[in-house]
This record gives sequence, structure tokens and C-alpha cells, in this order.
Amino acid sequence: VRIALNLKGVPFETRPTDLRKEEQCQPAFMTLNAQGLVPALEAEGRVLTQSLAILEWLETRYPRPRLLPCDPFDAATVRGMTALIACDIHPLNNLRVLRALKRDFDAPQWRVDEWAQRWISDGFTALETMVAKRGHGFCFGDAPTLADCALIPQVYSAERFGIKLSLYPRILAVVELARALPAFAAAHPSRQPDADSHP
Ligand SMILES: N[C@@H](CCC(=O)N[C@@H](CS)C(=O)NCC(=O)O)C(=O)O
Repeated sequence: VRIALNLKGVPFETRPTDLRKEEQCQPAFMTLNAQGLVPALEAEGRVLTQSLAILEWLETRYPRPRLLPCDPFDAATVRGMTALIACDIHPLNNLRVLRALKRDFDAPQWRVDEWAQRWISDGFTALETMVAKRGHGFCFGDAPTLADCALIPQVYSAERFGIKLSLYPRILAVVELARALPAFAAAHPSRQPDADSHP
């Protein structure tokens, strides 16, 4: 969401929510998102939740630059790539899922890591093929789309779990290109206002 806001030049203010202290489950945040998950975007007096819904709203409200192609089939392809990452990879390595494996299913840390790695690898293997078919620099075509907005944060997770990105040369090329753009660089976790307090 930060990447899309930056790409579209929409100014925003960040209100940090410390997931490790479970601030997302505190009443102050739960009034914004009953699910107790970040992000929540307050805009024009309303609150939006779920990254994909927020991205779609941003695309409609701030149409330039486009993050979805004009052609409906191409747009559906980009949405497919985006959903692959946001729906089929991300939830499986999300904090609450990994915590549940550890706390409720007694999985040791190495099994938890293996779990996260497995689903990232599965997803990236499929995405690699899709990028090879339709990407020309970015996931789809030669300019950033919603798929890149989803991919780059997931790569951050992949790196944390020790995934070898060299196994996915097309994805790696997208990452190198995207990370060189200010909109992506400024959205990196290390550049957020609360980053220093989380060494
Ligand atoms: N499908 C939701 C997922 C939101 C989500 O899982 N956010 C993570 C951070 S990236 C979170 O809040 N995790 C806290 C937790 O797992 O307790 C979306 O895309 O917005």
C-alpha cells in the first residue's frame, strides 16, 4: 500500500503499529480494523482495510499513473499475479499463522521456517513462469503494476526466511529494477518512522 501511495504521489502519514507487541489487537487499532491486522488506511474520513481492496480503491481514486493495464484480460492477469502473492503466499507466512504453528501445534522454529519457505517457494516458482511470459522489466510489462506492489514486500519476507532469490532470475530482475525506484525504496520497512526501534 505504501508503494502504491508513493507511485501515485499521494501524501500520507504513517501511524506505526508494533506487531510484536500485538498493538494491532489493542482496542485503539481494532476500531480501525476489526480483524486486528495492518494495514488500515484512513482516507477522506473513512477507513479501508485489506491491502488488495485498498489498492483497488487507490487505482480508482487516483488513476494516474495506472497500476492496472487498460485491457481487461491484461488487468485480470495482473490481478491474478497480485492475488497469487497476497492470497496464496502472504497469509501462510504471516505472524499469527507462524505463531500458531509454534504455540498451538508445537512446531520447532526450524519447522516453522520450513513451512514459510515452502509456500514462498511454491508461489515464486509459479510467478517466475508468469513473469517470464508477460514481464518486460516488471512483473507485467515495462512499468510497475499492482503485482509489483505485492511482490516487493513479499520478497522482503522471502529474504528473512532465507529464500535464494537467484533461483528466480526473472523475479530477481524485477526486484532489482523496482528497488532502484524511489517509490519502492521509500516504502521499505527500514525507512519507516518506527524502524529504529526495531533493530
Ligand atoms: N489480507 C490482509 C492481511 C493483513 C495482514 O496479515 N497483515 C499482517 C502484517 S503484513 C499483520 O497485521 N499481521 C499481524 C498478525 O499476524 O498478528 C491484507 O492484505 O491486508
